Amino acid sequence: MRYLAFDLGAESGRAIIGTLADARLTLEEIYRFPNEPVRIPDGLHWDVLRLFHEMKEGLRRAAARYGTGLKSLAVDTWGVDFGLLGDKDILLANPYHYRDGRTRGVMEEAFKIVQREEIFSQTGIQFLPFNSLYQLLAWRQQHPDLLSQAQAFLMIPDLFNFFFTGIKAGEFTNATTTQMYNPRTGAWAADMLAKLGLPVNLLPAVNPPGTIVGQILPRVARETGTGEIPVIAPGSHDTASAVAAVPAAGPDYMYISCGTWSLVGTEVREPVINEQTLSLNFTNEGGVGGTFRLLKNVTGLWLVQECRRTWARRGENLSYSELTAMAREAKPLEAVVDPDHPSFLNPEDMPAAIQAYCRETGQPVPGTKGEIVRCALESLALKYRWVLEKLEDILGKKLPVVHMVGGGTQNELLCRFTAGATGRQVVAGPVEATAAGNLLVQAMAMGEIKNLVEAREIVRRSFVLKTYDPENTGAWEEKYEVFVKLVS
Ligand code: ADP
Ligand code: LRH
Repeated sequence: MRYLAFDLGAESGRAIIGTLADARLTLEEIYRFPNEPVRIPDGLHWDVLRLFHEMKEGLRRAAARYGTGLKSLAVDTWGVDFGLLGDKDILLANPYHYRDGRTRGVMEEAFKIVQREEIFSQTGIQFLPFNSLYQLLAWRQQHPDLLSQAQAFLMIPDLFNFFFTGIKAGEFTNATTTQMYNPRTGAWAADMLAKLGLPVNLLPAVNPPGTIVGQILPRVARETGTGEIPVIAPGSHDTASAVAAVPAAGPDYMYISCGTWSLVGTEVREPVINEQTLSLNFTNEGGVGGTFRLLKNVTGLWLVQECRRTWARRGENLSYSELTAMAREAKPLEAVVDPDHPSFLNPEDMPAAIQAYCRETGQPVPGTKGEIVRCALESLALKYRWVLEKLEDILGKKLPVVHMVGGGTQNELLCRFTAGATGRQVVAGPVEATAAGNLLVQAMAMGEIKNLVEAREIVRRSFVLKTYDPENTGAWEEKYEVFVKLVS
């Protein structure tokens, strides 16, 4: 059968058709459109109306090509961002983008009312300043009148599902990323939210991934030339979809979902909420098929994306392949940074931020583009090693294989570095893991496949995976000693 996935990433949105035949999945990108946040005086926003327009264009193209052969569609994007609807479902503002600065200091304010330990024990979610919890608190502090008019809170994929179907519903994997949902009770953390003075009545009922939300509205069907077609909630958190498509055969592996962020972790059956995960700031996000994603956010290829953007602004347009080639030529393991240092969250000038970090920590300062990108890639690999060690400690077992999925696996240097730094074999691919996971959950919802095990067998059969064996482990070990001091 044929399904349509919309995957909205930080650099672009994609409409991808997946065809499942003979237990193999083939992907066809039918439309790609920009997904750039828009800065206006009050802050950085999603352009949701434009994006919905683009998704309808994607649907139109898919329908023109396959007509009624299309069985369903589903939307995923990054976690934590949401929209608010008011009276008669009016969109109250353009949703904010999580990299907007308005949540600065809000998390610390929240801890004065509900302690950090309590928030973690209720939600199991890592502390990131832009979690929906702190975004909603920022709404309360900065726009209390508008918030008091809100009648529904919808995560971004749920908002698009509402635009498509007119039905308002939440979805589990993304609900957990808010830090407002209690995975142990399987409900919104109502008491905690009430203590923080946040309205609980806005929050939607939460469906498991693989739920049919509803049929597209007749008007959307007319506009796009589509017949009746159901909208499905996949793992609507992009990372949940990516993890669903990790081609692992057994349980003992670490994955790295490698794109703008690197989401580094493993799959567990129950959330691991204890002092250790709290102090290491690990998270337990909801997964597909009754699983949880025990992981840590590592600032990922954002470092390279932002370098590229800074250089482009100065008139030097370089592709990722060109930048990687320059990095390959640079001297290995000179200076390293902690990718998660706050100065890298949203700097004006990423190369300057990397240089400043190296200067301030008494290391050689990378000067050329190749040196800067190499420093970023080696630092990422070392941070993956750091997470691997902590994860093995938490679980009390060894994770002998590292699976890397997502757009970042096209960066072979990063895959090689990861094998070297972790001392593990790296299995890289698929590149479009998020879309594949989205499509396979649709296939589950439509009854074409049974479960996650079958989905992963299909992924293994359908995509060419590349393996990297560890090299230069001695040099990596030495640099890791230096790196660990920067992190702790
Ligand atoms: P997102 O998390 O935004 O959805 P993707 O999974 O699409 O991100 O990955 C995008 C990243 O993949 C880019 O920022 C870039 O660093 C990397 N990338 C894409 N193509 C290449 C390439 N040809 N060579 C090296 N890196 C690449
Ligand atoms: C990755 C991701 C990640 C979230 C971040 C905001 O795209 O969804 O899992 O923490 O974006």
